[in-house]
Amino acid sequence: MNNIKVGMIGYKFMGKAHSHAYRDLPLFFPNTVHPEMKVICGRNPEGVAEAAKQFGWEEYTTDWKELIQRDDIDLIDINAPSDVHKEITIAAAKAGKHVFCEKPLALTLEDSREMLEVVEAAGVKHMVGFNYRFAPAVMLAKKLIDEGRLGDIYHFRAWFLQDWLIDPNFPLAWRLQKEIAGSGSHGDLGAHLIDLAHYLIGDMTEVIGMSETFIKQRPITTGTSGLSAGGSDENAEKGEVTVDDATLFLTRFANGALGSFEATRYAAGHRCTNSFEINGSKGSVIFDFERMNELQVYFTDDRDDVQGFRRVLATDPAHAFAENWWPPGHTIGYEHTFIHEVVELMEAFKEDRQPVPNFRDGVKCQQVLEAVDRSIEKRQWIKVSDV
Ligand code: SOE
Repeated sequence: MNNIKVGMIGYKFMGKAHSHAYRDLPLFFPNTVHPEMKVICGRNPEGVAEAAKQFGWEEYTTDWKELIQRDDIDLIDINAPSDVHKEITIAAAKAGKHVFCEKPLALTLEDSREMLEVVEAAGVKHMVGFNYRFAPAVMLAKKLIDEGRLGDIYHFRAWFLQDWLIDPNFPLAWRLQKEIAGSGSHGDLGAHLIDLAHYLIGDMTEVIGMSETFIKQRPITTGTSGLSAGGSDENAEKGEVTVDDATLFLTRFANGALGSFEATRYAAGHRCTNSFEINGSKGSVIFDFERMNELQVYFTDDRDDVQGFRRVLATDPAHAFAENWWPPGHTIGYEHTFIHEVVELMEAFKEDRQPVPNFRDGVKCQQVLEAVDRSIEKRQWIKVSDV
């Protein structure tokens, strides 16, 4: 099959992660379809020109509408902030382009459903950027569950802890503005946990949540990037933070398991602690992204004298994607989750099927996000199927 010609919108944090994935993929995965880095798009002409040169794109543009109409583009990759996902997706799908969109898919459940409808009606491929599914240690957890090696699942507990908002003078970046980001830690970090829960455990039936915005006013900034929004200036004029700083919720899964979730940007000392623990009738697993090559595994039927958690390093050829990388024990990192994600997308082109996770998974995640929001508003349990 021919290469897939990519047009990418957005060139900051995720734009760089995706560019790197497109660039490295052919070197390590020679036997799949390969992406061609045709055009990168951004609002700031100097910024996008620089990114094109640095990341290795053939061309750049500041006009996404013109980009999606080009005949020499197969796939539109959306890395821009969440408030533009819907408009670009719909226009791109209607122009016959396949769409790869960062998470969260949309600002609202309703918007995400509309996006799904349009991509399905257009018959294009669609993928959503839940990259943490692609850590080989997470895929090992999935395999152990699917093979029944953890038995019946009782508990899924997950926490995504960051601390980049601890400084009260950290500016009012776009990630702190509801009209651009949709929500705060809930849609940014909680969305990853919800997707992991769907992937590993299955559907949720009901939820109840709580959330807080600890620092309600922050200095207004002209910077655009969410995580480095232009430095902190305590004398700058302040504006209102309109998203949650932390959101916690409880859930019941359709298979009977109980779940708990915590997403916060105020956990001092935690930079990117994306973790889960799963307890089943025959064993447990623990994952922590900051040690992403490892899965802690416990089996109840181990001999009495060696009972305990073992540390499995998911770098041997027995593990997902591992054969394409380095010899056993030579670990991989954050950027590799994006490369694996793009491998799945390229394999979907090769096999002419939808990639996973796709917009259906994006909508499912959005449904839980919204059910939690409703439960917080009403201060009661909400059935996920009711939203
Ligand atoms: C920032 O909070 C962020 O970069 C998220 O936007 C990502 O999705 C997550 O992977 C890490 O944290």
